[in-house]
Amino acid sequence: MTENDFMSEHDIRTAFFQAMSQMYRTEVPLYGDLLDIVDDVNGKVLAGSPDLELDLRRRGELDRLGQERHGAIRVGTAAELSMMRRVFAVMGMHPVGYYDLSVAGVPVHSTAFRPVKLEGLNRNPFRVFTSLLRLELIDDHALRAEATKLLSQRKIFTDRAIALVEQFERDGGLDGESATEFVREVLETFRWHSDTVVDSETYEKLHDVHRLIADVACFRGPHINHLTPRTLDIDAAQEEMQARGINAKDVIEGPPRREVPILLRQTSFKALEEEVRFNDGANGVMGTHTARFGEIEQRGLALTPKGRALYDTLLDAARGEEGSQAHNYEQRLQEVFARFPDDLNTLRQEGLGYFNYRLADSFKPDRIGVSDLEALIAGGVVEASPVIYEDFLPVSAAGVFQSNLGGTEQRSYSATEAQADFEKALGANVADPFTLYEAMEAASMASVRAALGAATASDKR
Ligand code: OOG
Ligand code: NI
Repeated sequence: MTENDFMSEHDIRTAFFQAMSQMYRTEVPLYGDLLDIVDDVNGKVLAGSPDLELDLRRRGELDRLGQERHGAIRVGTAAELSMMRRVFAVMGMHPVGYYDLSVAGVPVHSTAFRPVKLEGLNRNPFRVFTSLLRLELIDDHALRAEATKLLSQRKIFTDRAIALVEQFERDGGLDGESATEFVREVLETFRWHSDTVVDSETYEKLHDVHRLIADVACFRGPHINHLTPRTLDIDAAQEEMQARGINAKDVIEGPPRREVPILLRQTSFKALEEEVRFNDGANGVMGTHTARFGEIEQRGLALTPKGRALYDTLLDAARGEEGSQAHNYEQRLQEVFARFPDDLNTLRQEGLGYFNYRLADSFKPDRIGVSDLEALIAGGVVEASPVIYEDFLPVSAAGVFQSNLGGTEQRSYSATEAQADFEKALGANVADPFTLYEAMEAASMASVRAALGAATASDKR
């Protein structure tokens, strides 16, 4: 079979994302409301700002916006995690970043599966935040053993899904028919099951140790727990959520509102209390479980390690002793972040963010006389636009976990981060996000240099 008979990984990802979105819309109707809100807000922002629309179009970001989502799942074992990695690889999604959430009282560590190159990101930047339960952090040995046993008994992938992954790995791709079947089979893994695999007493015991353990160990599979669209104005989206009576969180996670959006701002509505059936006796007994919720996010400039260090310092300062629950938190956040430069030139010149460089549309070879990048940018020959942050933020993720687990209790685990253990379970190393952003910036710079070089060369002829 030639390579041309294979469906591209980007197309498989898009097909899978569409199937997932459709499924989640039927499972959680509020998700459809969020999509409407985000569509509305994005339409208004673009209509009110033709410059932004032009900018997004030139950067190749406009098309991806309408279908940009991230989701999240939680798996229970190393075997589940490594199979998940192989499944996502079929869709051109690879593990990026390591997030230790134990410090925030959630016994998991995580990575994000996503496309790693600009072409894939611009085609469809679907990401799935994937967490692995850390039973080793649970002190109660009997319960730990119980959860381990439950997890060892379940099979979260269909036989066909596994066979198709093996086929992909063997042949180097999937033809259209196999890819369609792959999408259908893999979707099963993410489906919600309202029948638990335990009786109510076992559920309660696991739930009391940590809600998250119950969410993972008491179900047949890692149900997708949210699917987040990207908005161009999260404050407007948040207002609209509240206006429609959606039970949104009070605080937007991440940096404050700014001229130049940085990193990631997120808000969510609280977890749904859903009916489940425990397998007590012949007919089971009904109860409830909270796991699934809705979230909206706004993405901005990807920060360099220097920019990120400043962000972390300022966020710490704003959260302070009173914590993020304080009434004046937003105001304090604004005040503290006044120290973070808020115009593109300063952010770039101080090396706080990553940028994509391109020749201006108006570029004419006869106009170049200088080779200094700053002069070329100042002269409008070269344009620098923000590289968009494609990843997650541990403090925000912890906040998201806390609210979507439905509880307010604070716990902490005396764990050190365990990236090596995580990678062993995953069966691969996670990519370093900074390295990926830096490579994007360098590639854009190299193509600008090449184009300028070619222009200078043809000039001299
Ligand atoms: C994942 C929470 C993290 C985000 O946007 O930071 C997340 C989870 O609740 O499983 O999705
Ligand atoms: Ni999320």
